Amino acid sequence: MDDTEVFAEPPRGPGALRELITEERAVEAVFEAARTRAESVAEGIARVRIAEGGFAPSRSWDVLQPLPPDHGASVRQDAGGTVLDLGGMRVALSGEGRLRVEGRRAGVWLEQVGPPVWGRARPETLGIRLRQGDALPPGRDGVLARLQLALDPADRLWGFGQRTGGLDRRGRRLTNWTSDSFGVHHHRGSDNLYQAQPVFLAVQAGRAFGAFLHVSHLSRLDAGYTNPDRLGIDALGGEIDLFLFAGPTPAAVVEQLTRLTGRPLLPPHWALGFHQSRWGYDRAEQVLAVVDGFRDRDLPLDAVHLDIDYMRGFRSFTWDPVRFPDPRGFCTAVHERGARVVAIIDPGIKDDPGSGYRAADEALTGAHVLRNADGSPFRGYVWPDRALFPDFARAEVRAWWGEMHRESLVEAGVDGVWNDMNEPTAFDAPFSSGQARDRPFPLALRHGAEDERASHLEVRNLYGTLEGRATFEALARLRPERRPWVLTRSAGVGSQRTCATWMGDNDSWWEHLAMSVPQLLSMGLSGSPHAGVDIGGFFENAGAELFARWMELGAFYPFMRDHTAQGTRAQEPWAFGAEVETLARRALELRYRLLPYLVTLAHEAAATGAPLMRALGYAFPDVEATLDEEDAFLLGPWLLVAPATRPRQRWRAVTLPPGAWRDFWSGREVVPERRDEARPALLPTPPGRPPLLLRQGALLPLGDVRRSTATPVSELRLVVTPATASRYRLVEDDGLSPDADGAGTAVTEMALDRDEGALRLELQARAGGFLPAPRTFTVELRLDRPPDRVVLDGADVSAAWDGERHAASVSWPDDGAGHELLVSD
Ligand code: MIG
Repeated sequence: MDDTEVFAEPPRGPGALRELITEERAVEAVFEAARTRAESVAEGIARVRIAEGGFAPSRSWDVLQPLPPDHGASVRQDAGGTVLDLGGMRVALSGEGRLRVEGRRAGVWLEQVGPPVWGRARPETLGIRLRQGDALPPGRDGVLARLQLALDPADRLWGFGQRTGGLDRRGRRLTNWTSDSFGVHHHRGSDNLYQAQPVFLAVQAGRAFGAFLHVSHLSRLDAGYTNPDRLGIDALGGEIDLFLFAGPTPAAVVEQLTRLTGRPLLPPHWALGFHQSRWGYDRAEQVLAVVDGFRDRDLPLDAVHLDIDYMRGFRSFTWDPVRFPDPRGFCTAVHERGARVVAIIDPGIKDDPGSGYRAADEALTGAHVLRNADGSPFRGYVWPDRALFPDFARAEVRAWWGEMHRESLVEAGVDGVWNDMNEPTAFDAPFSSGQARDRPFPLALRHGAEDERASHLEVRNLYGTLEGRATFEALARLRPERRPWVLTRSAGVGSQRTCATWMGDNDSWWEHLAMSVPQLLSMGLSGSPHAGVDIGGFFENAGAELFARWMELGAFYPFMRDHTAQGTRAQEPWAFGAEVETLARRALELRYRLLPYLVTLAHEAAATGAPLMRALGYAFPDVEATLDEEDAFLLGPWLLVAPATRPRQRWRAVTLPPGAWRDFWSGREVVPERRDEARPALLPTPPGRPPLLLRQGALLPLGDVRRSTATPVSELRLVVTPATASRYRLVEDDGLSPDADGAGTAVTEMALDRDEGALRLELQARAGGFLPAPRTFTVELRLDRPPDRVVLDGADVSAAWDGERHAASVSWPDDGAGHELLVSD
């Protein structure tokens, strides 16, 4: 889009360069009317700010501070200008003060094209829906900063947070502006949905770097849309503020990004189990009957969700006295059935003061709400009709909001909180009038306190993040012995510290099942791995086959929930007849067997940011052929999942990364020739047996099938595939206690190697404070033929051979001690 369209006035440039200032770990170009500053922030992380005039004092809503400085970073002059050298990345300002970012070996990553420009923006050109007649506020908030950078044509552009479409976003223009798209069917190119994470990775075989546009105002990234080889950055608020991540691999970028913006939360184990939900479960007995439906059929279930139907007239923090007369009794009944309760909360507070609705009274008397320019409380229409909106940008409002959870939810026994409509969403007329059309929030609202005045445009994209933080902190405070769990629809960068998330309002379409893979991969690459989409689809009616396939794929989602809209057909696992119930059972059983692995992966995510679902190119970043595989993925290091995404699909193709891959079900190696390179494989996709491959050297911990995570694992089974060398670290905990210092965690280090032709598995003694319940430990070796000899701790043992699965198993009572297993295969 050219300048004449987006600017309401002729844009201004920076003027002539006046001087180049160098500091110990920073360089700054001072122009007549602007500044460009590059500094080293921490190891592998640089920050570049470009602003008209001086830099505004910037508050950061989404960055953790301070980080340990990078003592290796230095500044020097070379032929190309003044160079800030971070080792793996060089950020240079040329003699004209232009930005250039380079890799360790000369390759140019990003290079400024032309000067940055500034001017008042025309909001209708920025890709957002506006209220009729709404205008940008005066001052900096209405100023758009624009910068163009040259991109390497070989780069794939990954990340960009919650998006529809494929993994590589090159060729798209991506708006960062949280908005409800209710009733708008998502398609591959749908722009600005519920979340705004302006982060991306530029990836080609052998190298990756990343960037985070640290602008919580409305921004747009033109990722080769206007010009295939340019990245355009548009940022309201007048400043381009970029964090750059040196990589050199996608995993390193995600580590750097989450070191800066926060590591993902550690969910309680029940949150990794299966969640059943629907909009329309509107009586306590009905919800209990659904839970009983799982128990009667012996189907695993860990959580049931209460949608807005449980409230009294859609008032957050209330229960309908007729349909849910005894909240505490209801929660107890769910708990007795071995499941948990998650309750929805909408931020729109019914504007109903003086009627005994405490949230409304306190919101107004405490001045906790967003205000119009004239100082009056802002009111918009949502589910409870006319509503007020908390100003989550203020710490005292967050504390008040948190306190609202005490009696109504925490003391009633609710286990987790689901935040919806927090883009935030407000309509222009009451729903009950039938005239309501989605209307975005006004652009200029006031936030309360004088001493902490944030512009609404600055924090709007973080409304859900800030609400999530309020909820998480409240749950941590009100129930300190438990790990909080919050699910949010809207989010910005930083939300991963406190919330899991899902992409709401998808359709019961095969396309949406297929699209969920690149979508969740993108979330993980953007630092927010605990994500899912509604299994079965939200709008419209899932067919039996679609539902079964979606359960099959959902078994690998970090967050697995069956959810659907009011008025759609029944969508519980048994609602489609016996055949689908059997398939759903298989999916659920596989999910529950995977839980020890998922728990370990969640710990890894909390430590390094590593996503649970990983693009093949994330795991094999040097192998060109894996980089464009976007509908298959790895779950952690050991499992490759290639879902069926079409009706009546019998086969599917996948690019196998180098190495030996074994079919999880049969134990047979697939495409054994050409193990040293990536190669295509055609895999059968029979219902109930999704293509699932074990990587060579897998040390995959599985549990047994349980009705819920409330029951301890009784057999820990380590599935092993041969390799010359492999290592793994199993992490376990009690699943409920906060893991503040890792005291309640147990770690088992394991190593696999070859010793004079025999496979040698070494299990170290379990270390750490967590003591699992008594259980069996089984090693299951997936081999071509029965092993000649198996020696456990120096003594010959006989391994049970299952020819159908090519599995040799050895078991012993788990004593937590170190063990050595030698296998002549
Ligand atoms: O305007 O609470 O995405 O999961 O069931 C719709 C009702 C509001 C949107 C959420 C969806 C939820 C629904 N909500």
